[in-house]
Amino acid sequence: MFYAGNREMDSPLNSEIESFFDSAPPLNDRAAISEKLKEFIALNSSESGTRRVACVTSGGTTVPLEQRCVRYIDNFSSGHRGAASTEHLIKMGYAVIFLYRRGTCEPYCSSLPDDAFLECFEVTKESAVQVCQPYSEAVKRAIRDHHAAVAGGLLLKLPFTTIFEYLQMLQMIAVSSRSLGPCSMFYLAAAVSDFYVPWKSMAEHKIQSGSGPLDIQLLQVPKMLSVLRKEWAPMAFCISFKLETDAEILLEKADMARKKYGMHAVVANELLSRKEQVVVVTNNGKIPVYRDKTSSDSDVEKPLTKLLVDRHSVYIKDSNT
Ligand code: 9Z3
Repeated sequence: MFYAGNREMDSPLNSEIESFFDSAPPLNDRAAISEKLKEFIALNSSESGTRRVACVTSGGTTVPLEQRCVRYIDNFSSGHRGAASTEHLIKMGYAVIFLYRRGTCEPYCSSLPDDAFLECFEVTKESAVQVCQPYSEAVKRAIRDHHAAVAGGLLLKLPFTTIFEYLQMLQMIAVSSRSLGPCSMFYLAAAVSDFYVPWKSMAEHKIQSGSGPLDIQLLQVPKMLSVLRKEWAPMAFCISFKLETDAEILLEKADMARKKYGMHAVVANELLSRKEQVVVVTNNGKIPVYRDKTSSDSDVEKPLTKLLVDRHSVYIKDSNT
């Protein structure tokens, strides 16, 4: 189902978006997600003052090539940026809706090994399960911090896999958080597919090999950033990310995206240096942000989220005057 804030404003852009949503397979657990969102937003809004709520998107979206999907196109993202940023935002007083690709990094897990379950636990002679000593502190900290955030109503995790799921869920989050007005932030770090196969023209069964090259036409995914800004959540503070592999075109492309989609800030990053530095592009300048190299466990997400939270504070103040 497509939600437009004002049907009279329907434009060719909206009809493309409408046809994307109409052709998408409906979310399996739409009702349950909607209920969780309603509860989370209500918990973080009160008459005495609304808490700031950020929607952090993280990980890459897939584009299935078959309805009963065996093959898909993927977008690169480990999910590190989204997970680390979520932890920093929660520390700075935000509640976070973490919309993330299943299987990518999750908040509070960065100090655990990749195969944490098998690496961190062992079976004793008495057949009990215990944490292996070297991981004891890291496991305790991860469980404690994660449980505190979830039980305290500060973290809601919603997983996606495909571009269809991602965009439907982003729309649901945006529309549900409209009541938060300027206290709502969108921090769009997920790597989103630019091209897709519409569900109705997709092969149902596994595409057979043996008959020569595969010829598939991919349509352009309509850009949802303007509609997010203008219709789904018009009062929210919106930050998108621009990823390039060619540093020469990065800043120009980021500034173009900022203007075109009306973003309050675009974070420009280059694939190889993304963990060391980013540039925040706003309407009054380009601000480089660096990881603190003097500390081995520092990340660029800490100064980045701090800067964006400060900008969000100014935005909320200006919106209230
Ligand atoms: C980013 O640029 C993120 O910073 C990264 C983070 C994906 C590079 P990791 O997850 O990496 O820590 O490994 N995300 C946005 C990428 C994107 O798809 N941007 C679109 C574009 O560039 C705009 S919405 O056109």
